[in-house]
Amino acid sequence: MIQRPATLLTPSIFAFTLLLAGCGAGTDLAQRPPPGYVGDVAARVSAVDWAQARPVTVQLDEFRFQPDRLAFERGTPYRLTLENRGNVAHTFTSEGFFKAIAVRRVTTAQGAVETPALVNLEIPAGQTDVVEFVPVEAGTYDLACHEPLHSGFGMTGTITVR
Ligand SMILES: [Cu+2]
Repeated sequence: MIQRPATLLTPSIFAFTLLLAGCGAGTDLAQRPPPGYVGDVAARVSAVDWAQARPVTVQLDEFRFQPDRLAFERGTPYRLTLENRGNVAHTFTSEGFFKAIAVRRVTTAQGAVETPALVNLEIPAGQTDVVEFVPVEAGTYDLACHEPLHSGFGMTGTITVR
């Protein structure tokens, strides 16, 4: 066995090793809004004009969201593109924000899923997810990547709904 100085263990190698150990959070889309989520999702989603959806793009890599401060307006349709430009999977996780929005559709590499609610989003390395949603509840919500150690390396952010 070859022993290496600990200083050669960069954060990305360390996290990647943990990821291989099977600690990924995974994408989780709800078939109906769980308790604590906004209701009347179908009505809220059909009440807006999706041709006017505002595009917002967030890039994810090791170990940050760019931008890491997001602001949305209630009642406005958004098309949020999440580009993982890194070499490992990252999650876009914000329980408070997910509870505050009405979701129309999530599109991943596997295709489009009509879903009213997000529980978690994990974007594989090099892939892009698109979330179409309408913000409903105003507030300020914490954003984080839930892959092991990533938030500790600074992969956090803030989402504001006005
Ligand atoms: Cu991450």
